[in-house]
Amino acid sequence: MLIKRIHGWEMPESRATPEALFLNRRAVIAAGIGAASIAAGAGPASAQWFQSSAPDLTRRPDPTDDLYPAKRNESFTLDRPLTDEVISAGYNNYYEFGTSKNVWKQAEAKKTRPWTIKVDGLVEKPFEIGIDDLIRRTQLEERLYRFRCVEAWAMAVPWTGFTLKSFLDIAKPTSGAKYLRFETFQNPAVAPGQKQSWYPWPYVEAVTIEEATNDLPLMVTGVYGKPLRNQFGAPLRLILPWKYGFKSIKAITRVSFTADRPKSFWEQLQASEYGFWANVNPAVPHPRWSQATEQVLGTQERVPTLIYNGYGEQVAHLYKGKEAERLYL
Ligand SMILES: Nc1nc2c(c(=O)[nH]1)N[C@H]1C(S)=C(S)[C@@H](COP(=O)(O)O)O[C@H]1N2
Ligand SMILES: [Mo]
Repeated sequence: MLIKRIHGWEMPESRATPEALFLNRRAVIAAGIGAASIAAGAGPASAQWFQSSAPDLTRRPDPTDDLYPAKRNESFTLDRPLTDEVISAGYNNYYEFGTSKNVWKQAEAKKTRPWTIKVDGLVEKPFEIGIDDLIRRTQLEERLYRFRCVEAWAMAVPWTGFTLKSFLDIAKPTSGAKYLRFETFQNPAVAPGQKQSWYPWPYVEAVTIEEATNDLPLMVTGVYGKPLRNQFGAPLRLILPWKYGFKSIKAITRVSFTADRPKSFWEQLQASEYGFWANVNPAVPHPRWSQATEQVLGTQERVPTLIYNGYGEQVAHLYKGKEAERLYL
């Protein structure tokens, strides 16, 4: 997901490709990004990358420490080993803190307390709730999920959180609510990426109410048996394991219930490449690269990608009758 007009001859299809954008030259010049740095930032985790940016995994006290580790829900199993924390905590997409994968250090600047989530739109009664009140009103569980970025890399992560389904009981949407619109914090003083005005900040994502009612979407508050680290989107992010990673919005400050389909951050930037549904499908390539296989982070392995990232049994029915829509990207 880089911001340059990348021509086919500058970036071979064979390399893991960033969620690159076709923006105008003015933005590229403003960003001071040259072709060389784009190419350097585009590859999957390499041994050399890892040496130079291994994240600091020291922990600071968190007001929810007593809730971890949460009980694992054993119904979610993996077909591959968990990704090492040192790998996944050092290879992130978090554009608020920069366009490289190495943003863990910058993300530490973000304070995650106090943190309030605003719930508004088509609900019985709009309200605001502090993150700790919210977490303590819900049931935390751990789930092992595969996670697949549209850039064709993948990891396997032990997330902790509460189901989005259970959040609906707290939010109390009215019958007119058809979509949930999620919004990330906005504060360019700590998130320098938000000074880049050609992006449509704040980061926004959305799902349908039917998707939200499914059992899979997790409102994530922790990872690897501990409260969430900043680079993963603390203190609250969404995880939608059957969709490309960009749908899994980080650092949520607002959830709005709407009648009309909201436009996501990436859709606003490049709708032809990043659509609303963004369900994983190996048979539907991104306009500029294949989605048939994925690079397993932390290994040299490239494995076949599965339809709905392997979660078809749980979610395929959500898309029956919608075949005319662009369900995959
Ligand atoms: N607010 C916000 N949420 C975001 C992003 C972002 O840049 N900002 N990146 C998305 C993308 S492209 C991916 S692949 C995942 C990465 O999650 P991870 O860093 O925890 O692996 O977060 C998604 N959520
Ligand atoms: Mo992504």
